[in-house]
Amino acid sequence: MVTHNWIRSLTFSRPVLILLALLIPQLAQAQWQATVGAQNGDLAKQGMAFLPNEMWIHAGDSITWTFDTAEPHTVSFLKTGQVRPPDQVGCPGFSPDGSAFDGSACVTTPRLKEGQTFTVTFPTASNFKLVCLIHRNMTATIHVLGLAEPLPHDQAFYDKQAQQERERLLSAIDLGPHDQHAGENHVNAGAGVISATPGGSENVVVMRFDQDKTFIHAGETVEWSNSDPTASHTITFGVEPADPMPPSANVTLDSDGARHAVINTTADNVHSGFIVAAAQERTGLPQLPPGVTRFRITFKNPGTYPYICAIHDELGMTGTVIVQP
Ligand SMILES: [Cu+2]
Repeated sequence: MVTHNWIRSLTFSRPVLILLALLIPQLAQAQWQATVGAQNGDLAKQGMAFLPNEMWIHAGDSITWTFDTAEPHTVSFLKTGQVRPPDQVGCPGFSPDGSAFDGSACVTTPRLKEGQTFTVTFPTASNFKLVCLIHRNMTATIHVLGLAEPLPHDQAFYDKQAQQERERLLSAIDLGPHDQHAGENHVNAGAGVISATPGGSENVVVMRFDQDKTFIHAGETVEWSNSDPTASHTITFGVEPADPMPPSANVTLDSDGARHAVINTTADNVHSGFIVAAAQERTGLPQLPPGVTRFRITFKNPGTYPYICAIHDELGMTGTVIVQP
């Protein structure tokens, strides 16, 4: 934004400004900054958001997104009407840093993490939706205006906006309890909140089991439940499976739809599969059954049983069940 401010500081009339911009294109091509994702110090809370999630820029300008979290995200501009691809597939494929997007061809990064950056240039005036292909409630809008139109905000405004939105998002939820059904031997396995601005939606996810250690007696059952509207978690004892989505073969269904397993010894391998709410309803799509949001394990014998969320253990989402005689 240095260039725009510099131009404004000179007292040219508007036609002269436009002429300048046309004659010296580089002068008008501002380089904007934005951030992807937010997290707190111990990584427990992950904000899935573009910060800010609405920007007004000029045709020819570019935006550099800096990824800020241990949780990966993508910066993705799909064509209107394009079927949303899996993040591993991309457009298909992934775009080089500095790609231009005008709506005619998809631009996307692969999964990127903190410290990485990606720049997109916007050559033509239009309004574009920005999404993360991993997190479905993470969207933003980029308004690309013609050079003759003034821009409503400068970089300092967006920096402040991003900081305020980051703080609001990370304070929007606390670690459990969020499940009124929960009995005594219960662990909250994740919670989250979706919110929105006129620019798009965002959400914050608590990547924690709400107790590090759960104490029970042999023969008792522990229930885990996920209160998050979108994020998947797993409860995984023993060997982590290559594909975390399906449950291990020793998992059965209770009559209320919850998954259930029995663990006899600390050598047993039990994996819940994705414990997650059903996808959001959308008119025109087939009705889905309820999600599987509860997982139960009956522990037959005393011992110390460590477990992880196979998706988020690197963020610290781990726990232990201690079974006493
Ligand atoms: Cu998890």
